[in-house]
Order: sequence, then C-alpha cells, then structure tokens
Amino acid sequence: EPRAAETVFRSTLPDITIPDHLPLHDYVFEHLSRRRDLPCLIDGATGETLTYGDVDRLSRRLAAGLRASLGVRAGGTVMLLLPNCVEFAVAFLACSRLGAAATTANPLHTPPEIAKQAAASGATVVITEPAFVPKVHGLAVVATGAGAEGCVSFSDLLLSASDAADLPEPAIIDVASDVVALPYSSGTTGLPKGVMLTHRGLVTSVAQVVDGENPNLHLREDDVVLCVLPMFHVYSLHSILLCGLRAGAALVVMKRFDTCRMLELVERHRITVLPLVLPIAVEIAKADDEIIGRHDLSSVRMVVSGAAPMGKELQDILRAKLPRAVLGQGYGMTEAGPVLSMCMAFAKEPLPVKSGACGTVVRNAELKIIDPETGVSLPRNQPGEICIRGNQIMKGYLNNPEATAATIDAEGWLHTGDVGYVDDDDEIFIVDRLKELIKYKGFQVAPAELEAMLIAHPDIADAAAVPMKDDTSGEIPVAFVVRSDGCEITEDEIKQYVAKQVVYYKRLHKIFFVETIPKAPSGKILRKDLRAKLAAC
Ligand code: AYL
Repeated sequence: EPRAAETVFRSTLPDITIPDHLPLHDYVFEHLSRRRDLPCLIDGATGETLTYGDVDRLSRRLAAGLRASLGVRAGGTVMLLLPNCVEFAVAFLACSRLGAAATTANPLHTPPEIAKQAAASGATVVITEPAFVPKVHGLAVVATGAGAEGCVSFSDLLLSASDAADLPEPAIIDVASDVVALPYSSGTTGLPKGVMLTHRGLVTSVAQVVDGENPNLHLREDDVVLCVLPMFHVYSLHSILLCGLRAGAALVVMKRFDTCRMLELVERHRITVLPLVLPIAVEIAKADDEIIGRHDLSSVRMVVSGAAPMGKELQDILRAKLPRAVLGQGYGMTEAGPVLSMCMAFAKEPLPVKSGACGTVVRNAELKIIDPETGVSLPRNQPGEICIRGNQIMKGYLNNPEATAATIDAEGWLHTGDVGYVDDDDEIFIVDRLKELIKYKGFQVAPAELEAMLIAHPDIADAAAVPMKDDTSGEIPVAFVVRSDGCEITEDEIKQYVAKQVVYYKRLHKIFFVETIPKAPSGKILRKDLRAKLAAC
C-alpha cells in the first residue's frame, strides 16, 4: 500500500556541494597554503599564538610520534582526557591523520567513569594532563606539561619526528566508514554509548554550517572565536574547533570559565564570536553593568547559544548587554552529527529570527516532525518528535546494533527524542523532551546510570532519576527513592553515596522518598508522571 506523502522540511538556503572524499584533517586544512601565517590557536592564559602552519606541523609530528612510539594505527582509538588547551586540538587532528578515532572525555570524570569509557571504546592510549594521570589505569599514558612519571611526554612525541617528517606513509582512510570521533552519549535511553562519527559525517556537518556562498554560520578568517566551552563535548569540538579551523578563524582557548577573565580576553583579543551555554549566559546577564562597562566588548558580533534551551527573557537581557551582537541558537545532538539546525541570523545574508527559536534545519538534510504514537509526519506548527536524515548523522553506536536500530530507522531517519515544531518561517522551536535524558548546564546525565547506582545500594528498593527545572543550570538531576523495608537511609547519605562515584554534574540535588515508583505494565518508569509531580511542588 503506498504511503501518504510525508511533510519534510529543508533549509531555506539551497543545497551546497560537500566534499565526500576528504578526511576530516584535509578538509579543515584545505585552504592551508594561503593561511599558514594566520593565527589559529591562541592560549588565553599566556597569549601564545600558534599559526595555521604551526598547528598543521605539530599535528603531523604528533601523529608520527603516536605511531612510532605507541603503535597508534588506522582503526585504533585514543582517549583525549583533557581540559581546553591547544594540545587538545593538536591531538585530535593527529588522531584524524592516523585514521584513529578520538574518544573524548571530561577529565573531571571519576576513575571508574574513565575506566568504563576506556574499556568500552577500546582505547589503547590516553592523552591527559599530569594532574589526571593518577585517574587512569591500564592504558599507555601520554602527559602534557612536565613532571608526570611513568608517562610518555607529549613534547617528546613532538620532538621524536623531525620537522620535515610527514607521516612515513599516509594512513589509508575510508572517509565514509572510518570513525574519527567517538563521543559518549546516552541518546534517547539507557547508559552512555560510543557515538561513531565518521570523517564524512563530520565533514558534512561542518560544511552544512560554515561552507558555501551564503554560510548558515558565517565565520571568517578575521574572526576571533572564544573557545571556553570544553572541546571534549561535541558542541565545542564541532562548532568552535572544527568550524573555526575550516573557516580560518583564530580561536582563543580558555581552560576554565570565569566572567571577568572572559571579559578581559574579549577586550584583549577583540573577540568577535562568543559561543555560550546557558550558565555562562546567566553569568553575563547577572554581571554588574559596572563590570561589563569596564570592558570594551564592541568587537563581539555574534553570540551563539546551544546544547540546552535558552528562554526568551534571558535572550532579551543578553541582547541589552551586548547590543552590537546578533544572538541566536544552534540545536544539536551528538548522534545527529551533531548539528540539526542553526540560527539564520548568523548567515552571511542574515534573516530575521524569533527569540526562543533554535534555528532552521541545516542544508543538505531533511527534517520531519512525527506523531510519536503513530509515526505519521506532521505539518507546520504541530509539535511532535524531531527526526533528521542526511550524511551527517552518526554511523551508529559502537558495538550496539540494537540501540542503533532503535535510534535510526530503516529509512535512515534519526529519531531525536526531542519534541518540537517548525513554524511558518521554517524556524524550529523545541517544546519538550520524550527521552529520559537530564541536561545539567548542557552536560548529559543519563538517568539509567544514576538509577543503577541507587538500586545497587542495599537500603534502596527502587529509584527513578529525573530532571527538575532550574534557572541557572537548565535542569538538575533529582531522584525519587523507595527505601528497603525497615531502612532509614537519609537524603544526605544517598547524595553522598552517589557523589563519591560520579563527576560533579551528575550529582543528585534532591531526594524525594516515595512508597512506589510509577511504572507502566512493561516495567518502564513513568517519567512524565514524576516530572509532573516536580512541576507541582
Ligand atoms: P547532546 N535548545 C533546546 N535543547 C537543546 C538545544 C537547543 N538549542 N541544543 C541541544 N538541546 C538538547 O547530545 C536536546 O534535547 O548534544 C538534544 O537532543 O549532549 C540534546 O540537548 C542533545 O544533547 C551546536 C549546538 C552541538 C548544539 C550542539 C548540541 C550538543 C549537545 C553543536 O552548534
């Protein structure tokens, strides 16, 4: 029986030609010959600047060193356990050159969290800072900086290859299937899984945003982009590092966020593009006009927000503080490659946008909104599950065909678990989330991970972790807990028990003791009921 025509939304910009033969590093450095002397990475702490030529050379040398000293080869996996630093960028590009995958992780993760990802990803080498070396076990460790005993030194690896040395023989990369980045994400359900992003996938996603005659996100060679969002997260990896390099912009790399430091750097380097997340936007909004007034922020022409919803009120406050800047959102999901939509006010030929919208679907992609019950595609202005299709989406979850099949359907549509609609001007508004994910300051917290931990405690009979709305963090993780018979475990004890095992952003902020956890006959937790309970209190 023929199916009714689907309502498919496309970019209002025409499709572009996207290279489908270049590995990621060759794609971002495609224009290197005329950019060798342009600034590429600026260390925010020291002001030290690496040019495009420097970054190209260092990444070649590191690749040669990783191959010669640590046996990293095509098909291998390297874990990057680094805060923002220029070494991150060099290491990521070196892995790309080798045909190896970089699995990125937050260095503040606990040793068990790191061990889990290292084992699941198949990483054989980890690149980290001396301070985090004690957290890593069972892998070869490369340490940046000085003074890490028993490790291979990052700078020695750079020195082991001569300046002239290209790779002895370039790695053979199959751009359509070889994985270059392997971030971890829990997707719509369950525990974190390795998201396989291929060379072609990331090239496509970067091109969709910054390439073409009228790029959707217009970055230029004279732009200076603040890189304070962590590059181990796909938002910064894609939309700052890779988009910035492709466009030939300079990136000011900042290790830790601090409002005053950030304002200083904006003034000193004449930063033009500020990619932010909600908590940073809140800090700027809260900052005294007196402090803001002390700095010349007139260079900022674009403020990009992504990774979590940002309300209209906050956008309005920010707009007043940075009157020369265009403000807008990008919408992404690790599995989607990552960007689904980008604000059209950032285009070379900008269009007006509405507050609260999170962009228009990127070029060379299809987006549809489906009724979550029936799967039927919906017309404009009707909310439903957002689905996307195109070469940019993930290849799948590593070693997990079931989870892959539950996320990408037989026709190639990736189901996001986000609820939204497309309005009359093709702008996308996200209004709800079907998936269980909790988003704290843009970071993912997988309820399944917290629930497994809670249920493992002998005094806890059952538990459910859910998001609670929060003005500065977006959402905070909280839990409903059923105590085991006769047990008196307290809220504080439970919070402590979890806090000891997880990175700071997964900590539980509140515990609600209940008699039972509401569940469907299938055993699935009725998270909507719990979220409704929270909204009422
Ligand atoms: P993940 N508004 C509302 N929710 C959002 C938005 C947004 N602008 N962006 C992301 N989300 C939520 O995998 C949404 O629920 O990727 C989505 O499914 O950690 C989930 O976060 C995905 O979380 C960009 C802009 C990348 C954003 C990103 C997203 C990275 C977060 C590149 O330029």
